[in-house]
Amino acid sequence: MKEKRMMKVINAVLRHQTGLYSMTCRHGVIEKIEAQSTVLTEQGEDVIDARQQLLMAPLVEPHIHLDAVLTAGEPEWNMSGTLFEGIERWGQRKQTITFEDTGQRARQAVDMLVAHGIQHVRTHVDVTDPELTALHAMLELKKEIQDVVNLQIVAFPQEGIESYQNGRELMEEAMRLGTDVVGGIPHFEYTRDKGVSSVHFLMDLAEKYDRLVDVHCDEIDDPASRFLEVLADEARVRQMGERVTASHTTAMGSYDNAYCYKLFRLLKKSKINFVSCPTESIHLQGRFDQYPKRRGLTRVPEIDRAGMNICFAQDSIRDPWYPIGNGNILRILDAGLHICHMLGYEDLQRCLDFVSDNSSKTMYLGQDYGLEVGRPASFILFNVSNDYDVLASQAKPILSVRNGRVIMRRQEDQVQLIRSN
Ligand code: 17E
Ligand code: FE2
Repeated sequence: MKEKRMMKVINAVLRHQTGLYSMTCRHGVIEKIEAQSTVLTEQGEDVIDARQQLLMAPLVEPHIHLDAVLTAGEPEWNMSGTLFEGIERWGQRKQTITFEDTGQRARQAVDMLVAHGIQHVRTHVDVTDPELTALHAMLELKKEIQDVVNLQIVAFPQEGIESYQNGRELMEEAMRLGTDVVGGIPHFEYTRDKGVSSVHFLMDLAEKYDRLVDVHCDEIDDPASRFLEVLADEARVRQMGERVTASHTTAMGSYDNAYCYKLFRLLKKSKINFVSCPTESIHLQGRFDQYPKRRGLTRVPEIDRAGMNICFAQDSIRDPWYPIGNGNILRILDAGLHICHMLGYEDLQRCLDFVSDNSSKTMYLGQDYGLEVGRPASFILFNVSNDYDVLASQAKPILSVRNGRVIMRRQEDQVQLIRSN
């Protein structure tokens, strides 16, 4: 289906603006955004009346494992709830994955994401597989779904680059096949030295193939896991920071303040991005604690207050690491703000940053994202008018338009209250 030649949204509230706006789109591109002096009453096939509610750029899912979705319990459940048992269970399931099975499950998950107003997705795909079966399936899916989702694929070495047979060769082959992003997992490598050399290797690979970087970094409660400083300094020296992301960094929740103080100097200089997966981390981390139990998240508010870029992500939908999930990134935002003590007034006013603008920066989307003239006519609509109300009412996007074409409509929930008389 082709985009509508012309499309106009009227009576829209925009984030960080007062008053009402209308937005005209032509051939899938935003042509004009104008302030309105009154409520407009235009009607027509090409007119969308936002009814004085929130119009914004699409939601973003910057970290998910689409190759593993919908495999929880296959063949066994993760009974300990640890990251490491998750990797072991996935190792079992991985032996039976096929091109078709991966594509079919990932497609189902993409539908869930699109149903929740997401249009940009970064997926990690396990490349510690001599056949690279999941990667082949994901590269195919990326083409198939491009009209509804912009999919970035990370070559993710789940069982290590240095600690898995031919790990380096498999990473390089993934680059040749066309992955967008180089991944890593230094805290899982057998030794500290191998963790460090894996980071050097993956940064070299990113430079050689001109790709982005997104490393599972220090996803552990071990306060001695310090690969973040290695990644950040590599990014600083190579001046690649804006193209580099450190995912999870949960060990930062266990670092002492003296070390963190020193570390933050480097992190700021490096300009790298951060992703926190709050539901996943609170589930997987803290598993070796009695009470008091760690929350097992990175220092989200501190990273944000220091002026660095951090966003929230789902990580999993019903896989060996996390048994639930439905594609709703706003559920993750809700949980994340709770867990991180971020329900104060100022955060409530701008909380959607963590699932939209900040995530787009992490994915390095540049001019492909945002409601501005000349950018793609890709947006969502809510039936509430601001960040606070989206969060407080657990709203969901009711319309999603991508490149000028409607790709999702949601009927508002119909609830009838029956009182005795
Ligand atoms: N693999 C990993 O190392 N960490 C995770 N959180 C998931 C997969 C979901
Ligand atoms: Fe992950």
